[in-house]
Amino acid sequence: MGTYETRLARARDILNEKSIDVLLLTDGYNIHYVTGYAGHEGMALIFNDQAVVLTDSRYTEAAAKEAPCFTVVDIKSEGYGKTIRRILAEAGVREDASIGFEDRQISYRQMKRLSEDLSERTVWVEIGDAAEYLRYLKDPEEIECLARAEAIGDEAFAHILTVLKPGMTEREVALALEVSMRERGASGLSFDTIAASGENSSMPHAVPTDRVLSEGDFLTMDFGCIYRGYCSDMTRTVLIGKEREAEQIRVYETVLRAQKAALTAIRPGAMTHEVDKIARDIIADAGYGDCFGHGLGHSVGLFIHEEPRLSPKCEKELEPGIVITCEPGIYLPGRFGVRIEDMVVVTEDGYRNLAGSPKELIRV
Ligand SMILES: [Mn+2]
Repeated sequence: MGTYETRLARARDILNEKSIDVLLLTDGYNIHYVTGYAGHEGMALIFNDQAVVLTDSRYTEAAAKEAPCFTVVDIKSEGYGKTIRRILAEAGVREDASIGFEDRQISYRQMKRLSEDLSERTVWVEIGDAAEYLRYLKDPEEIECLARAEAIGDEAFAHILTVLKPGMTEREVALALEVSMRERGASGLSFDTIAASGENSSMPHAVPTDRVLSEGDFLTMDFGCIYRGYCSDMTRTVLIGKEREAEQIRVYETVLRAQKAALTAIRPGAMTHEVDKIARDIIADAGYGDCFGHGLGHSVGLFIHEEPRLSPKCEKELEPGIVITCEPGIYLPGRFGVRIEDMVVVTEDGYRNLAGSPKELIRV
């Protein structure tokens, strides 16, 4: 079976799992994964007899090319709800059929309109994360796209090291990284680039400002791109010239030690919350337990933040094909912060690091 035949078959398995007659996908990433259609405007309707992508005339031609196993229907002026009602009626689906919907993603307004336009006898069933779970394990083709996306990040990092200098602003750093990734084949960014220097680096998700890089600053760059639909994510923290205080070096070495120790624990069978704990314990033992508030990592695929996560709150077993980040950090408010992040794929006997950039402290 081809990729999309397999994915459609796996989506149809949800019909049995959830005991529903019809599956309605509304999340753009899930639609993209299951159908191949990447337009992010539309819905997918899947039942035993049919598989339909519904969208409007701006996307119908592209959808027909991208979604080989689906019939593409133009909603025209009818709208989604009435079109779905007509398709189901024409296929002989009973009015009191159960329709599984993406309760995690659909908006209140969309849901209200659908329930107004479909039969009032429709049984609506929440499918939770069932569709996201289809995307949990990446196949070899997806892994190669993720690897290429991460390699583009490596190349952009190597480039930025040649242009970084005191006097540049955070916004200039972010722009240079972004241009560099686009020049190397990225179709876009997987999230807003972070370039945080000096005291701004203590904010894990700082927005780049006009702050000028100066001697003794840490500069944290967290960036990623999209390659053939797949995201990358990496973070490096570099030092501008000479440190201001010895504690900067101690913090950097602690984060690096935590990152390396957690990575070596990544293998099939390892529990996600236990990998998180390895890094968290090293950071706490060094006296920075209160300075690492976020999870250790997240999965990456078509979307930048996927499940499972390396986090105290996520208790899942790692399996080959999971692509996940490992990104501990220490943040001292008002002073400085350090984060180091690689993106890896779990293999049969461990992991393959998709990031190749150096991690020992770099001074520029
Ligand atoms: Mn990340």
